[in-house]
Amino acid sequence: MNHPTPAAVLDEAQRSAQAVPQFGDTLGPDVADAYAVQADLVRRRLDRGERLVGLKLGLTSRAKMLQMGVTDVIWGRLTDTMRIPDGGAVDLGTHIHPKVEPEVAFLVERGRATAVAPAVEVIDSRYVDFRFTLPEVVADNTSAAGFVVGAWQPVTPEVANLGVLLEIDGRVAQVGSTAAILGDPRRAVDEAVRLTAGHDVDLPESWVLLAGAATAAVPLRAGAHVRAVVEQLGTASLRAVA
Ligand code: OOG
Ligand code: MG
Repeated sequence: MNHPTPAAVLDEAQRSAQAVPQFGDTLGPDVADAYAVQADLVRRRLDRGERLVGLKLGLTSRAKMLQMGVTDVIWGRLTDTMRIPDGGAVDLGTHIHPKVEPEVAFLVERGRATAVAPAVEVIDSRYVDFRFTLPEVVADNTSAAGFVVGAWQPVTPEVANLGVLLEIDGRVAQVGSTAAILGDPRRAVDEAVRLTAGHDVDLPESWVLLAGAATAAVPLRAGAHVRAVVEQLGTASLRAVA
C-alpha cells in the first residue's frame, strides 16, 4: 500500500475540515522541501479549477512570531476560493479551528504596489491544536484559509505607521500598528518578490499580497462579527456562520 504524501494528507485535511497530526521528522528539516510540498498542495487546488490570485507573507511581526513560536518570515499562496467579499460570511463548517488577524493588503502590478487596503486574514492550521514547526507550517501553505480586502487606497508614506485594531462584535480584541509588519509593510512587496524568486509562481498581472498580521490572531467563533480597522485606510469585515 502506498502512503499518502504530505501534500495529499494536508489537502484532505483542508477538504474534510479534519485536523491531522504534525509530520514531525517525516517532513525533514529542510524548508526548501517544505515549499515543494506547498507547491504540490496548491497544485491540487489549481487542478480542481481554482486560480492563483496572490501571495501572503506570514510571521512578519513579533506578535505573530511570539504567538506561534516560529521566527522566520514565510510565504504562501492565495487562490480565488479563499477570497471573501467585504462584509461576507465565513462558514465555520468548512474550517477546523479558524482564527482571524488584521492585515494590510497590497495590489501588486508589474512588481510594484499600486494600492493598499485594510484586510482580515482567516488562518486555519490543518494540524492538531494549531501547532507546527517552520517546515510544517510552510508545507501547510502557511495556514492560509481565507481573506477579506477592504477598499483600495493610494499608497502613501503614512502607510509605514498607522494604528490597527481588530474588533470582535464591536469590542477591541487586538491593537497594533502597521509598523509591526517588517518595520514598514511596504517592504512586504520586495520581500515577496525576493522570497518567491525561483519558485515558479505563476501570478496574474495584477495580484494581491497580504503583508502579514500586525497583531496576534484571535479564534473565530460562531456568530462573531469581525472588523479590522486601519487608521486612514478604513475597514475590512467578515462574519462567522455556523
Ligand atoms: C501561520 C501564518 C502566519 C501571519 O500573518 O503572520 C500569518 C500561522 O500563524 O498559522 O499568516
Ligand atoms: Mg496572516
